[in-house]
Amino acid sequence: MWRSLRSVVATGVGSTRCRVAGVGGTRCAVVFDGSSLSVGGSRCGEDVARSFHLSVTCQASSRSNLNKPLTVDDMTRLGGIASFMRLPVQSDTQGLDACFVGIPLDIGTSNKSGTRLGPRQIRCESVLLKPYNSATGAAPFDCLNVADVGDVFINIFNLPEACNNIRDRYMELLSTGCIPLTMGGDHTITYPILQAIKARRGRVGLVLVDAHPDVSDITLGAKINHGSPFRRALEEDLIDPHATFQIGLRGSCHAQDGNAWQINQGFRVVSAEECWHKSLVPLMEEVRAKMGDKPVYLSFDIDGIDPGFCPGTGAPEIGGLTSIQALEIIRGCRGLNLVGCDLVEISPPYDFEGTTALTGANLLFEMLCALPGVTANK
Ligand SMILES: [Mn+2]
Repeated sequence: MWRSLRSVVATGVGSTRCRVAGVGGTRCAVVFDGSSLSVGGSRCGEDVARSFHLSVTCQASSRSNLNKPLTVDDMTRLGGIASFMRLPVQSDTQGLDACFVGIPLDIGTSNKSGTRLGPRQIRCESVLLKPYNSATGAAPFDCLNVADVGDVFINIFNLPEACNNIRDRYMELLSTGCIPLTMGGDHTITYPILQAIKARRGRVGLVLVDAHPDVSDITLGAKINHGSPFRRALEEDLIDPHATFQIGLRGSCHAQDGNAWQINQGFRVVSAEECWHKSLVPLMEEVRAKMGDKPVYLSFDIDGIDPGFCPGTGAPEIGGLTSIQALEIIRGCRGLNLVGCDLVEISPPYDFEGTTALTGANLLFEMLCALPGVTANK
């Protein structure tokens, strides 16, 4: 799947994944948007392309025969199979650049449950989405081949086994180079996803949006639950602590120095208070500068957003991010070498107006729009 950059010939708009010869075999995404080339998320000039002996030929303005979501002319909005955005459904990732995948798991939850119903509800609300991004001009379905690959089989009576189910399924999904966009599910799921990402793509930088740090050690004797995924991820060297941002943390905590542990590990903690009354565009400039070309995983816990916008979650905290700030964060991930994203902790039983799942569906679309290889005009 990974090709030597020296041998790549770009023959149209799109992206490919390469090893950069002479730079320690570094893996990166190469994106050609029709007029310029970017390597590992950084735009580069012809001189850089030449130094890699990369030949670029623009033949087509866009790829043909890519999957498209159903339009209202194909089928009235509330008709059709409720895949994400009513995209085609397939069982594997053959031929796909990105996929939507659900994990209906909530047995790692410590407070109110219900996130096992998240993937289905997000898909239902996603029928309202249209294929182009009016703010950024992103045209994901003109650039990437995308499908919904359904839900991960999990043993809902055994959390460690469910995590193994998730890790094994992601090893398959990632084997083709596809980028997974995951619908949770509680936050436990990010741990086995990161295990598979490490095996297939290497250690990642992490952008985490969350009300809680999720770095607990052991609770009720259990090392695996939705409060511990990033503790486990750090122990297993799945994430680079010096390229980990936790954004939106707030609320009461278990100790007076509640965030000391992860700060001591090297995490950059951005509390909700630091975000109040501000645009987060400058913060995302800092994130991009820190990440550079390295593979990055984006994990978005819906409880990072204020419960006034997103009440449908199991452990809400007041004083959170706005939905506008959520958009700034995700749009600010454009240019990163994103290798996977998730949107977790939506609990439909507490989502009385459906706005939480609707927000989640929109944020997943924004994640797709931020992926390497997606062209945008703004
Ligand atoms: Mn969380």
